[in-house]
Amino acid sequence: MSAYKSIVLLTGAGVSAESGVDTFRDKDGIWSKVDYRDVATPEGFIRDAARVHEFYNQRRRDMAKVKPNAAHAALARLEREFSGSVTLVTQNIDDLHERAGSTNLIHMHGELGKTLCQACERRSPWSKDMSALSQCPACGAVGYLRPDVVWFGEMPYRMDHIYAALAECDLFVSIGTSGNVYPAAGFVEEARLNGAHTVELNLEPSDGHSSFDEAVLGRATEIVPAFVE
Ligand code: BJW
Repeated sequence: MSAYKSIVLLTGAGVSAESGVDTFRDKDGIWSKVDYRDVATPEGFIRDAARVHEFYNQRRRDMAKVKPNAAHAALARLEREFSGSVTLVTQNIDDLHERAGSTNLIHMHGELGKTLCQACERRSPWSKDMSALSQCPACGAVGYLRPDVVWFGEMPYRMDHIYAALAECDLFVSIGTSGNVYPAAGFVEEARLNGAHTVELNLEPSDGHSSFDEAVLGRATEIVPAFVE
């Protein structure tokens, strides 16, 4: 690691899998049980907000029961001990990275623990169940809250900041993501174009595996701590 000055880490559902959080596209993953068009698109929310609230309410309740694992801990340790800069970009909406101690963290697909008010456009912390009758903590409006998550067709968060970090990094590491969803799936090419060394840590080769200089296959709780050592 001492050969590098600036690291961008990209994480996906695989980093939280061993904490007990479901992935999306694995055999028993979330998209094998629910249709993403019903629960992860703006159109699905307009069609049936109660269905979407229930989906995220259940995941928010589940999140309260799980704990960070050795992979989250290793990434937090890397940020603490590395002498250069470490930017952690996660596609996950759980809070396991921050609970493990990561601080320079971008939740590009939003956070289960926040709500977004469609009346005042402000985000607020949110830990209980949400419904069509929930009140915005910021403006007081009733009936305008949605989970603060990025659905298909919506712009992921803090893209300017992410592309700036990709432009200056000399090491890019992708961890536990299938490389299925853009723009995150394109970050490896962006980092490569800028001359970064690119590494994939995943259970199996991702869709974009041929773009990586190096790959380590295995369970995140084993390969991430070993990589960070
Ligand atoms: C383990 C493990 C263990 C398991 N250890 N590993 C064509 C070209 C470009 C774009 C598009 C296109 N067609 C459509 C699009 C747009 C679309 C898209 O990409 N669709 C694809 C399906 C094709 N993207 C969008 O709409 C995005 N917005 C957008 O593009 O805006 C325009 C724009 C363009 C350019 C720049 C900027 C903006 C928004 C995407 C929003 C994604 N939202 C979701 C749901 C919301 C959040 C939530 O409910 O949680 O986000 S979808 C879902 O997928 C979720 C995840 O964050 C995301 C990624 O999934 P992830 O993390 O990779 O999980 P899995 O399950 O797929 O993979 C897990 C991996 O872990 C596997 O490889 C396992 O092997 C591994 N694993 N156990 C280590 N123990």
